[in-house]
Amino acid sequence: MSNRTAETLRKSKETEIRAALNVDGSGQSKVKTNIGLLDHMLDLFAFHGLFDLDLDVQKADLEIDIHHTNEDIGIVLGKTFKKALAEKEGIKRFGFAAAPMEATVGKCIIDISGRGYFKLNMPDDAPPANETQDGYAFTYVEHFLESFAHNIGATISVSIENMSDDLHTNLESIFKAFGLALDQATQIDPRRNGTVPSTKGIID
Ligand SMILES: [Mn+2]
Repeated sequence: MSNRTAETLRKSKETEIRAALNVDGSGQSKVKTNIGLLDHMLDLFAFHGLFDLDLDVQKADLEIDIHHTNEDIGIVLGKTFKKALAEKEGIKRFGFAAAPMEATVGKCIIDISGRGYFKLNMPDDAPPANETQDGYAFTYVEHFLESFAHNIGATISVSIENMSDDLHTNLESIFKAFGLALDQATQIDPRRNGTVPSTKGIID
């Protein structure tokens, strides 16, 4: 197996973001997004997914708000994983994980199918998704994970049970589950003998 590493530098008129990734890492990360809560969540994601991740937002229009930066980090991270996984030979492709934090449980289901789709399932009694705490909100999580799903080419479904009043707790259970599920989905299954896990023969 060749090294499953990749680097991306994406420059737009709104942001400049650089990412370096080793899918087969040990969970080391250096994340500087300038969005405090997201730094912490991406550190958790890398740690529990055992990815080595260096992510640096070099330019951003945070004087407007976090919208572009948050979304563009999702794009860059998704593109970098896609590049590192290349032809996706031998990967498990599917992953499912749940992570509890006190009463709250975040769940994440992933299929690296080539098809970008994201769904966030919130409980009926959830507060409005745009309710902001510490500068972050569920609408931002949704944008972030949607951008990631479209750019890696994966179907991702996230749900949360027993939501806390604390956004930090809710996000933490989601991002841990996201890291754990993506770790599973990207692992090599030796029984595949290096073949692409699709009856079509390719995942593009
Ligand atoms: Mn925390």
